Amino acid sequence: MRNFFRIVVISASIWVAAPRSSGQQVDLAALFEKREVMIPMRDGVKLHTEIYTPKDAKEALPIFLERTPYGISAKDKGYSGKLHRYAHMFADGYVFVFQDIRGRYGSEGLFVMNRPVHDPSDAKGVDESTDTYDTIEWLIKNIPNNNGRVGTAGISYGGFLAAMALVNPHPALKAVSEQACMGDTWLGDDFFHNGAFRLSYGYEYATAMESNKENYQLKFDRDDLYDWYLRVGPLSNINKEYLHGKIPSWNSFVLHPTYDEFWKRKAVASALHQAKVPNLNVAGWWDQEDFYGPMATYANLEKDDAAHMNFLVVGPWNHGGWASGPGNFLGQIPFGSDTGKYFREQVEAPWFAYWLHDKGALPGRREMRSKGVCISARMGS
Ligand code: PG9
Repeated sequence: MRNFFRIVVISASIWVAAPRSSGQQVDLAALFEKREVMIPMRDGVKLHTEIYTPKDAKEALPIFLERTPYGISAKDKGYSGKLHRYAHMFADGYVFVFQDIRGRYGSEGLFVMNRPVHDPSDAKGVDESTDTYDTIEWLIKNIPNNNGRVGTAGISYGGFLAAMALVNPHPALKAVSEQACMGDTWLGDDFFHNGAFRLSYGYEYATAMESNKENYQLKFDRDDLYDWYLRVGPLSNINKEYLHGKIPSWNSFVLHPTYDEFWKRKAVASALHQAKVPNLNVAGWWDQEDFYGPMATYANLEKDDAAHMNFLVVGPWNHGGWASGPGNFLGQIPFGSDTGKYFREQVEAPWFAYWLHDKGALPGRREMRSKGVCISARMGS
């Protein structure tokens, strides 16, 4: 039986192993060919997608997909800055694909916050799972010389989208990393924490996301937002004075203050019951936004994981603290080791290379210990 990690708790006492990449800004145009397409979904809506193919590809390569509501295109319409998130994986060889989700930025259709899984009896139903499925179907058929395997990852809302890919996975989907995923936005992620409404997240994020197709910064008439909220008075004034019923998610906060079907249907963590695709849940012990999601998603999938496909990494990070920079501090607290860089180069990159390239081995206890990594983990049974 394969011996490998399924839970890795990365503590702060990590001595950094040899780097896989310098992490310096690279000349993306020298490395990749860029292609921009509109991919049709099953209901005809087209999603804006940028495809980056390595110029030096010497073999059929896997596709690495990231979908997001936050915009993929560079301001100068050049190469997407989202590529830098994966610089540590360039050497392994991937066709990187980034996509604006339905209703956001360059994509057509209507944006629905944490769009719930569609009713299975509705043959024409769409959701983020069907959009991912249709996207993968198109990519596999239209990207020359790919190896037929697709990986996807995302953080936060992007983690929700990656987790949604697991709901009805495309057969070519071979590895998913849902990181800080918005697993249940009433029980523990973002908008409510066990029902306690998080006013600034709720008002500011919903308004920013649902006022137009692109991110935009709310304007306040003062710097002291605590004072601003105090002066709002009863929250019924938010619609009366500011939103006038135009922001769907704010109306949902008002209409659904309890854990009802509305929130349960949006909770991707509880839509997942069996690990059908290798998936790497990533959480930060001090994630102020989405700690509940990755832990609940892992726990739910663990209930039926006979094929040992369900993985969890938890590290000393705030929201997304593992994704860029060294990860050697939390605020003023020094860790004395680059936990974020270590995760990217010694866990995330080899994990994807194992499933998408058949390269190397899964990061396991022996390898981690040899790097002086202090971890605790439950070996794969
Ligand atoms: N999960 C993060 C978030 C969602 C809602 C409100 C505020 C933050 C995120 O997607 O960044």
